[in-house]
Formats: sequence, C-alpha cells, structure tokens
Amino acid sequence: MTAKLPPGQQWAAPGRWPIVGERAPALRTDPWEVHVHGCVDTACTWSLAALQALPTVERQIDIHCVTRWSMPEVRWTGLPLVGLLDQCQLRRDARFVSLIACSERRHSTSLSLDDVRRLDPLVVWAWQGRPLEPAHGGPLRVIVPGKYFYKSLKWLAEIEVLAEDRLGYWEAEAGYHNEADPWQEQRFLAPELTRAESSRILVQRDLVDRSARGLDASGRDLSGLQATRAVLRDADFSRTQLTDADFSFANLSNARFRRSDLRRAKFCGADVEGADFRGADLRGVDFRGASLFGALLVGDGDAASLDPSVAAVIDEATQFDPAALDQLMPVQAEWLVSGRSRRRS
Ligand SMILES: Nc1nc2c(c(=O)[nH]1)N[C@H]1C(S)=C(S)[C@@H](COP(=O)(O)O)O[C@H]1N2
Ligand SMILES: [Mo]
Repeated sequence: MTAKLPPGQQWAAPGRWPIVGERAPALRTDPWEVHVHGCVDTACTWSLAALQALPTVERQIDIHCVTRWSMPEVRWTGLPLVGLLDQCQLRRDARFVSLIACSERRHSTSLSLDDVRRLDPLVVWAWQGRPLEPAHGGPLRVIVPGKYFYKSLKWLAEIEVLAEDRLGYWEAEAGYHNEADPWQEQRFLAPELTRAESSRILVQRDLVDRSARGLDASGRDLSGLQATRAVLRDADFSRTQLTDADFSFANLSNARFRRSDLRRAKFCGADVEGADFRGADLRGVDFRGASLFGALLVGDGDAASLDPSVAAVIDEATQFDPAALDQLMPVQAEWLVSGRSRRRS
C-alpha cells in the first residue's frame, strides 16, 4: 500500500466503511437530478442517466474522516465536478460552490472554486466498481480529495455557485474547520472558549445541557463533574481529575482525555467519536450505548507504537457494548478486550 496516513488518523479495518452523519436521502421521485444555478450564465440540470452517458473517469482517492478513521485507495467512478461547472459558464463573480443534498435537513457543504480547480473533486455513483449504496450517498455523491470527508456531500441534488462563501451544515453547526485539510489537521475552528472563560464555567462543576465546544479543562480537579447532555466537542480534559464524572449523552467527539483519571465515570449514550483516551484511567467506566468510532485507547493510529505506558487502563469493571468492538479500529478493540483481564502493577 502506498497511501499515506495524515497525522492523528488510523486506517479503518479493511472492508469496514463506517456510516457518518445522515443515514438516508429524503424521499424523492425518479429520476435523480442535479441542478446547477447561481453565478452562472446557463443554469443546467442533469439526470443521473445523462451524467452517466458523459465520458466517465475512474480514480483512486483516500478517505480521511475527521473522527480519525481513514480508508486507502478507494476506486471511484464518476465525473469531474469542474467539467459540469464549466458547462454552465461561470460568471466573473463566481468564487464558491455550495453543494446541497436532497436530505431532510438540506445538508450542505461548500468549496472555493480555487479548491475545485486544485483538488479536482468528483461527482460519483460507484465505488470499487459497485453502485454506491443509499447510506453512503447513493445514487450520487461528491468525493473531494485532500479534505476531511465532511466536504464530500452525500445525495448531491443542487450546486449553487456563489460570489461569497456560505458555511455548510457541519462547518456552521459543529465548528468544523472550513478549510478541512487533513495534512494540517484543520479539524475544528479555534475553540469557542478562552482559558479564562473555561475557568468561569468550571467553578460550578455543572455542565449539564451546556454548550462549551473546545472547553479547556486540562489539569484541573473536576471529580464528580456533572455534564450530562453537554456539547463538549474538541474539549481538552488532558490530565484532568474526573473520577465519578457523569458525561451521559454528552457530545465529546474529538475530546482529549489523555492521562486523565476517569475511574467510575459515566459515558452512557455519549458520542466519543475520535476522542483520545490514551494514558487515561478507565477502570470502572461505563461506555454502554456510547458511539466509539475512531476513539483512541492505545498507539498512534499507525499501530507502530503500542507502548503500554501510554495506553488507557481498563479493568473488568469497564463496561461497553459488544457493538463498540465493531466501531473501534482493530488494535483499539483488542486493547479494550484484553485490558479487562490485564493486570496492572
Ligand atoms: N448529505 C450529507 N452528506 C454528508 C454528511 C451528512 O450528514 N449528510 N456527513 C458528512 C460526513 S461528516 C462524513 S464523514 C461523510 C460520511 O460519509 P459515509 O457515511 O459514506 O462514510 O459524509 C459527509 N457528507
Ligand atoms: Mo465526518
């Protein structure tokens, strides 16, 4: 394999392509169509069949999801996005495209036309020679090389050409970085909270139902913290004392818990996708019902370093669903299972 892994990513188990975000397109009558409008001289509409009748390209492109899983060398069949745009004759003020899905929340994401020309994204209907399943964006999705996968819109129905950028769903709602370059780890915008603001929030030890994306709680004593349903994406709990904390149903995607003391903490129903638990004490932690895609317990993703001194500590009292083992990368799942019987001096 010649594919390279960007920093902080891990290869997903071969043959396992996780489903992330929306699960299905909104109902829609046949045939599937894509409508291009906005800063163009000629608005155009193509049916899926009309697209498939154009000269098709096949290309291998790696996937890098912001929740830390990657898939190497996936073979895609489709058309270059730039070719469709050129046929609509872009006006001189055209600078960005908003890619819009036929989905319940009219999900969208955006790209600059500079990036469209530089990265050459595809509009695809097949992968590895097989039609794209609806859960993965079939019948038609976008694949953007060189960006985190949230720029690769599923169920493409509309392309609006814009003079000014318009943030997409994840970029506006979840603070995902609008540039999204995996090689520069542009996962999130700068945290919404400064260290001083974080301190003010944390004196209460009560984060129930609060939104505090990028909270900086590193190195503090927060044992017994109440944080059910809190939105704490990208929060920093490195080396934090969190014994008996309650994070049930909280959103902790990409949060950092490195070397934190989490004994008996609750993560029931929480989203801990891409969270980093390396070096954390997870004895007696309850992960039942939690989503663990891309979470890190051991190693650096490349499986090169499995140094147990920087791994999470797990015991018989650490609870998790069997489903968690399917969500984790193989090395991580093995650590979780073997940790239950492992003895710690
Ligand atoms: N319409 C739509 N497209 C979307 C999303 C979504 O929720 N809705 N999620 C994005 C994110 S965050 C990722 S990682 C990929 C996931 O694609 P997959 O489910 O095929 O793995 O789709 C992207 N495109
Ligand atoms: Mo994603």
